[in-house]
Amino acid sequence: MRTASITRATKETQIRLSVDLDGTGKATIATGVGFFDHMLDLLARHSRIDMEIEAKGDLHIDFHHTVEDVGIALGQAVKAALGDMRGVTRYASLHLPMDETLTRVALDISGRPFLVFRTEFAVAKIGAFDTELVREFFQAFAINAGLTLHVETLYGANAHHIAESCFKGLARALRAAVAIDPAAAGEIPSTKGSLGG
Ligand SMILES: [Mn+2]
Repeated sequence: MRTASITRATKETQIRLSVDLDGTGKATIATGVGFFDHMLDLLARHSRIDMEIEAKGDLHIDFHHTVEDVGIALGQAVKAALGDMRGVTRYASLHLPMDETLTRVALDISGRPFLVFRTEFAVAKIGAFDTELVREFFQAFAINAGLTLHVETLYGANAHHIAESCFKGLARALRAAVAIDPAAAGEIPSTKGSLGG
């Protein structure tokens, strides 16, 4: 079973979260941040990774700690669920269009965490949500999941579309990369014999 649960509590946030990599995209998300819930719901739906995420954060300050800490915990859960990564497809990339926006996502489940994030927003906010937190989430998720993750928005205008294209692009790339490759089931896809840096 490729599942994991994470409980994370600090003075800033309390998070309970679980994932099933072989799910259907079922999501129960409650972070207290409406736009972020929308993005996480998309992430679950389009990755087909079942996600239960409950976060209680210090939203009276701002959304930063909650977004970053959910990224950390979700990354840890995905990494734990992957285990020794036996049989995974490992690499995936795609272009994700959303109306006028096009974002390219490439990832390697490498155990060598690295983020390249070339996405810019012309506005500081989407509703109450700071657009700079999109990058914060991707950074926390990539580092803690052990992903080499490249995200680049080639063009786009609407900030909601740009954010959504990043999350959907990550979702579809994850779906392909975590899938078991039937031709290589049981094998660890590395000439080193292990993944993990
Ligand atoms: Mn939307």
